[in-house]
Amino acid sequence: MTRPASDWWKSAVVYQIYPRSFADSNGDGIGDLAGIIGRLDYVRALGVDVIWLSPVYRSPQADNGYDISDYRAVDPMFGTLAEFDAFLARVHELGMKLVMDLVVNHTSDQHPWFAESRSTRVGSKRDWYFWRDARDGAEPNNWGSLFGGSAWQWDQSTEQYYLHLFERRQPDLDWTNPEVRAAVHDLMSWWLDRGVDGFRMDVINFISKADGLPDAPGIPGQTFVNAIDRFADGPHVHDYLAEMTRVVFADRDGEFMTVGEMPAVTPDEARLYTDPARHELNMVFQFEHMSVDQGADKFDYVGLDLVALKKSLHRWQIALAETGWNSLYWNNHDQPRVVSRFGDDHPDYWAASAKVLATVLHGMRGTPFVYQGEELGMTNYPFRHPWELQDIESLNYYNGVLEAGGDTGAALAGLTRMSRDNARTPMQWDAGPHAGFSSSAPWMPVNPNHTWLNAESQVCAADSVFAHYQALIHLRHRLPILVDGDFTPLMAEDPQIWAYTRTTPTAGLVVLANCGRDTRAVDVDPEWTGATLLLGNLPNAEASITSTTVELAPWEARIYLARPGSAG
Ligand code: TEU
Ligand code: CA
Repeated sequence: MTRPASDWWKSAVVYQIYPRSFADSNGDGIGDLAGIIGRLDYVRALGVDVIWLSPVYRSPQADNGYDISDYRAVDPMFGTLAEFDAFLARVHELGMKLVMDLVVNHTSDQHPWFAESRSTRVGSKRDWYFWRDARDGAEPNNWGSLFGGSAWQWDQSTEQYYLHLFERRQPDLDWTNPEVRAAVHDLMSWWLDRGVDGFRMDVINFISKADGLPDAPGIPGQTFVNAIDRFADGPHVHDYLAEMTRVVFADRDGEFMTVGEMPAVTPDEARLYTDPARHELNMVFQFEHMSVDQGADKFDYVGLDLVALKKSLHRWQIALAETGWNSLYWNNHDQPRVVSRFGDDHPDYWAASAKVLATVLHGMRGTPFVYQGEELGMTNYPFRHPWELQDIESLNYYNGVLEAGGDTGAALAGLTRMSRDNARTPMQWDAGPHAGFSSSAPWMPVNPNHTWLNAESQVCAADSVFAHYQALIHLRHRLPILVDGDFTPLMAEDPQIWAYTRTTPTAGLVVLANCGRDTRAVDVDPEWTGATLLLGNLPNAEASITSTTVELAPWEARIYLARPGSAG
């Protein structure tokens, strides 16, 4: 099957780099562009097609670069624009593409646009942001910030409130204003002219708020409520994205990729965003599978229900089967490490379970994303004290519990499991001081397990987690059935076995995985007899399916291929 060149991203694998934590070249303890350049051969060796670079723009770093004060500059902490150009050139030389992070739901409060907006009620940029009068001497509505407290901040000098869905230093842009949209289109074009290959768009389904900013339903007496329904997938968001595509991409030659980050997005909305006929986005990041182990809030860890996790991802596979396209991810800079979360980070099962999770994700239909260190099976950090946490969301949560006189021990336990800090400890390059990340103490502590869990020990080992990721990425490039094949779940109610098939009229793959510590026998349909082993994560797997029962060792995964002569 030949695929149109414009669909190249359907068979691509993306690697996310979080620059603060990847590689530090100048010994200030913070990762930087020169550090990344020095490690690009490693990324190339993994076999990925695209790098997504988390923000390196000029920023006061209130939210680690997701608060941008100049969209056309590199923060000195990360390097210079010249170093960025050298980095981009090297990425292209190595045959990869670069996708930039586009953070335009909000800016930093230090952005000149906001400085002008806040300076006077009658200025030309006042209506670039949401300014509202007090209501009965208090906030204009009951929306809560996603980082805690109210979503409104009082400005003393002009005596109005401004809206910030995230931290108070991240004021929301008002996209109903065509000048705002044009300014965003301009900065996107500026980066595309520089040679970048697309964008990962931060909380892009939040850019259209409900008209009139109405209160969200809350419990009487509750001050600030989670108002996500008032700004996720709002009334004009599809128009804004279609307009963006038209203005920014329509007259441009090249192979681009766009992915929209979309908390709370539903499958029906995602199908609209990614329907190629609508020219909005190539794919979205949905969050449903990231909440299956959360209770009352994201730090209320309730344990993994594997059936719920499978059903969630399977539902998305089926929802976007005919129209639209999925992204596939376990990790990013906002999520705890998957081997600690959905796998088993006990030393006996750590490597096997990291490979099982990789196998079931990369076997599905969609574009897989790998977050730095995931390809090594990096684990959560053993946080013991609140002062080890760095993230604004973590700190706000902990301090909120402290001020309310709540159970800080439970709060710290929840943060240790679920906080974003887990994703942000330094990349573990080797067993040496600071894990080879920096020549001096890094901005976040290095995981003590770097003495045995590191890149140097894995890149040349044939049975490493890294080698398994390499093999999965290679398979995606080699077998069109992994890209196009229909997805059918098997044993959906089984609490330990994760199994499904991928089929085309002429070939079939069956993915079988044991997500637990007990050996399990799996019944397979007789039609799979004779299928041959493509990839397994443990030694001594049967080279083909010889009966209707396949026995899987603890945390074992295998991919079998039927009718290999016509794989796709
Ligand atoms: O995150 C958006 C988001 O809603 C969550 O993923 C967030 O990390 C958290 O779970 C809220 O409880 C994006 C970025 O990925 C994140 O790093 C930024 O902090 C956020 O937007 C604001 O720009
Ligand atoms: Ca540095």
